Amino acid sequence: MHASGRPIFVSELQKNRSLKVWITNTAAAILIGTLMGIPSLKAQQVWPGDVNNNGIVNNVDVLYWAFAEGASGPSRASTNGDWAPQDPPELWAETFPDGLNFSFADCDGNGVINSADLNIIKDNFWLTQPMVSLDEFFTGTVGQDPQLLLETADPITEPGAEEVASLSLGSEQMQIDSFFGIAFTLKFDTLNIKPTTNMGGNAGISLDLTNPSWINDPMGMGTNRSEVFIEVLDDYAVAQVAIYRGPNAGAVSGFGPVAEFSIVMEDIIVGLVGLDTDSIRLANSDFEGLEVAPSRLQFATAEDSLLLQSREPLLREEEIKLYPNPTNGWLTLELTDNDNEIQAVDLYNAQGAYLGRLNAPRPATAAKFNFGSYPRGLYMLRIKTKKGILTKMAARMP
Ligand SMILES: [Ca+2]
Ligand SMILES: [Ca+2]
Repeated sequence: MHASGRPIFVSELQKNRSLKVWITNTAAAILIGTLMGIPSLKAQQVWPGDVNNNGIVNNVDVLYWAFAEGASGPSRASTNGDWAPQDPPELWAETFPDGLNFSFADCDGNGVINSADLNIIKDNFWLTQPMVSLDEFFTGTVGQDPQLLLETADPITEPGAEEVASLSLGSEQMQIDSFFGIAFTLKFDTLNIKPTTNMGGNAGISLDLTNPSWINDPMGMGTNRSEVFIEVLDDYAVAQVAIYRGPNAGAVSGFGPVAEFSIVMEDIIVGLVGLDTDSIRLANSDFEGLEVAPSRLQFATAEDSLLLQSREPLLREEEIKLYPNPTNGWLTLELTDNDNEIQAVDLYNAQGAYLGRLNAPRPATAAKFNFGSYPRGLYMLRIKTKKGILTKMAARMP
């Protein structure tokens, strides 16, 4: 689908790694769509907002839209942004390097690619076509590739505090050549960070460009300009971000801070507050993907600050036991580390839809849940403990 002419070779191993990250987070639905088959070969219709036509509207589409912004071509018969298949217009002269026609970026179909089309991406964000294929990410390795780094001057926080996490890209040793834009997912901790999308004044997560920076002149004046897009999906505990060059700004090379997240803590903080950059796609001025390493940042209250000293994964897969699995009724969750504790257990179905929070005693290292009233099938349990979060699958049998 996105193969020919790409200079960066992505091994199966790397693909599988990013696939796994994606599944364990949220979107089993995407995987299921992928398993059901490859995209159909019939005349490609335009789903407004799904600019790269992979079946889901997300931040990668923002990156594609930004690359095509300013282009014009034939308009569609249907000039609207409704989430339904629209007959494509005559082919436009320009295509993306992967061969996709620029007409897919004209979300409203009026023949011009501009900010109105970005608004349709926002309107249709996270919606899916009946068939979805995974977006392509280029996950790098710390020490070998430039890093998308989350940092803070002070990782000690307190309930209700507003914290800043700065985001930088590349380093003096690993500079970014011909930066066009970057799309990535910020995974965060919904238990400890205030909600954003149902905000009542103090929003959980927001993002601003660092100004000035190597991608932005002071106050956005001059020719070195970039823009930022963020969509926070509290239910999925992710924010979808895109940072890209402004229209006619051209490419820029360099390294260092690019943006700052502002994060508002909940009034009660339990354990560590984790933030991760994930599912990263960096594009250069030829729209080629370059490998970038992810990063993790953790805040803690003063009393939990000792937990910050370990940079190793705090919670390992084998530290959470679920049995019997499959179950026809009761399911026991047990932590093997007696110093850890269960804080919250959120239940999702195999399609990734949130079903609710399971009642777990707190603090405790074990809990029993009755699955007797749930239909048979696969479920995902997102288990938050003092040491971190893990998602586990459980099966309910008849
Ligand atoms: Ca898409
Ligand atoms: Ca348009």
